[in-house]
Amino acid sequence: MVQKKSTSAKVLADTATKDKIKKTSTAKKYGADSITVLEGLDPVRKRPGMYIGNTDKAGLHHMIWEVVDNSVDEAMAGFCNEISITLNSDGSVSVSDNGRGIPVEKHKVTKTSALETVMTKLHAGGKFGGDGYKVSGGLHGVGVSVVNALSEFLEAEIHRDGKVWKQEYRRGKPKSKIKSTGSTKDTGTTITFKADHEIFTTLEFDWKYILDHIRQQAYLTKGVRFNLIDARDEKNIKNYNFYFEGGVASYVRHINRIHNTKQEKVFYMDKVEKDIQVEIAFQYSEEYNETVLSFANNIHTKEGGMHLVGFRTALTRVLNSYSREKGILKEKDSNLTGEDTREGLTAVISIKIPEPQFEGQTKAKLGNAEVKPIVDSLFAEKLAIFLEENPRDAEAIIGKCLLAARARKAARVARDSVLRKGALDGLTLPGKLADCSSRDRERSEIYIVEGDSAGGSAKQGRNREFQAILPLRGKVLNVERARLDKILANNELKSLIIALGTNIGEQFKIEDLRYHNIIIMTDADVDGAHIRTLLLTFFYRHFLDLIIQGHVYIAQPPLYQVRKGKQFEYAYTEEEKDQLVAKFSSGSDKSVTNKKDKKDKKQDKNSDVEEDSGEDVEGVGEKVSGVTVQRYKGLGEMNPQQLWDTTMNPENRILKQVTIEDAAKSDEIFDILMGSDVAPRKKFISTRAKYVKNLDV
Ligand code: 0RA
Repeated sequence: MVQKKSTSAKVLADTATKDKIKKTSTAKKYGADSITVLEGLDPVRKRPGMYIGNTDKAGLHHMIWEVVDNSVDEAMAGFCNEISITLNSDGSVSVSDNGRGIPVEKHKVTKTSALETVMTKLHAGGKFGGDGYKVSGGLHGVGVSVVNALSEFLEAEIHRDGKVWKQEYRRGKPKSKIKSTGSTKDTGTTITFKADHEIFTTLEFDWKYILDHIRQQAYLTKGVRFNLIDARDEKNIKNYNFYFEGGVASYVRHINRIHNTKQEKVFYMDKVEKDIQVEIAFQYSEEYNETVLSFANNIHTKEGGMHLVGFRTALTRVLNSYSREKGILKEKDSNLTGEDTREGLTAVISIKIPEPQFEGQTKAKLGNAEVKPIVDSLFAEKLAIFLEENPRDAEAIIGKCLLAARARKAARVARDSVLRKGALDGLTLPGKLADCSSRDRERSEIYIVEGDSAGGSAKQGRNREFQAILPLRGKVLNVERARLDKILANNELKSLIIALGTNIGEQFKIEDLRYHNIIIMTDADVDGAHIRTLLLTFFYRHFLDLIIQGHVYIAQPPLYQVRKGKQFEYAYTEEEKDQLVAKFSSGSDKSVTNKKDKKDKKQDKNSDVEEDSGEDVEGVGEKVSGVTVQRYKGLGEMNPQQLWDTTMNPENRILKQVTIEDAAKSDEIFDILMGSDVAPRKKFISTRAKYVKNLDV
């Protein structure tokens, strides 16, 4: 599969020399001769997926990561401190670095330049031998020749030995021999490639995605400047620079920027043992959740692995022994558990290892067993020193852990007693639930509706055979900050849990789910977005399985009704509204319609009027062209029939399935929206309220 190890062993003639982490150049002179020649590129174009995962958006972006990885390797080897990535206006991408430049000398066996060999032979690019150290790669460590094979064109420009060297390729084949085109004092490599439209289903780059990836690489490659330039629109060139002196410590500060921190100084260490480089930073915040990111060779190991295990073991052990030593934990006290030490913990663990083994379902788990004791001992040693040297931070950290331990015990007692009292036995369905008559779970749906008035419309408009309605009053409890005992004491959430039938926590049973579709239906305004987010947080934190198994949906009520005379249609997006206005206006006689029936007038009173022309229009809800646009601020503005037609009738309605596309990101959104710090939350909601309605968890 895509997962490839980035080591020299396979591609080297000289495998006897084991890789070493090198930060500085050594006397050894690399050249073209140490490349071992492997196969050509035909297999890559035949089965691109085998090399870059897929030919969709992800594969397209892997092309960039692959080229950038090569420059990152050069930086890791200590020869380069600046990498620039440019999206060009012709759809190509340039990646430049100020490293040594890819060697251009002739190879003994192939009789072509080293550059050409690297570009046209599979697996030849990894290594030039000896003490070079390649650490990035992994998921995309397939070699730059793969990028060449999958590019409509690629140009390599090398500054080396005082000369500028150039060679161009088309779909992996050299257009001509390598040429010297001038002289230069600098050294470095620039690769410009245009992904092949014959291969990829899309050629459109996602700026935000690239930005996030490059920022992450910058955190993981300290001291290297990354420039990211969006020059696709030549009139509006965007330029971002990332440079993090602090490495993963900067990353931790970045993650915690939206949280109140507990600990003043960020813990940081960077040490090498037995060829394994261990870089760790952490800082506790007032949050309840744990945010721990682990990386191996700059690949995000989402499933964790040996580095994470080593880190956790050492953290719990050292915090316990420190607490005992200082008498914070008395003899009668039980030890802090791992869970206690992780509440509110933000940490980044990044290791670099010559031969990573990636395991697990998504090949995102580090399997190297030797990593665990190394991370454990290096981290334990540095952590003990940190605690001794920073007693105030040590106190804050232990205090936070003790609080977590106490709260957990209290919550358990409270929850056990609630559960024992049978609060959730599910026999008594909540009074305000308008249940459906069918007991066929596969067909049944529950609409969770904001407020009693919308609840009333929904009850009247629904198909009572398979649609149940549960109106929720006011704001739902913010579960981000509440433990299970509090949740079970909250009437709105208790009703919901009983209605769902699954119970919660350790008692959760998905087989008991009473409705196949759980549909959140809230107003299309900021309050609605807030309630929706609260509910999503609740599902995300306590009913993750329901989301994973695709049971949770968000109803999409229309935003507008566009009307002309007796004719009307609904619009669910701004664009649809504009189209409808255009459609209705074009057939218009341009006469001013002043007559309105009573019902219209009443509705127009509480509706906004939108202009299609930008001119001011006199009179509420009227248009010069005779087209009226009514904005629905709330579900309550629709009568039961309209609500059924637009939002509840399975034939017409639009449901958005809630997915876990990017758990890390959604976590952050939840944190911002739900966490303790109010300022970023306000900012987020006010700047992004219109997107929140499309929030994916
Ligand atoms: C190995 C040896 C040498 C250069 C590189 C790798 C190299 C590869 C890439 C790919 C992108 N940018 C790069 N920069 C350098 C040459 C070693 C020497 O000069 O002796």
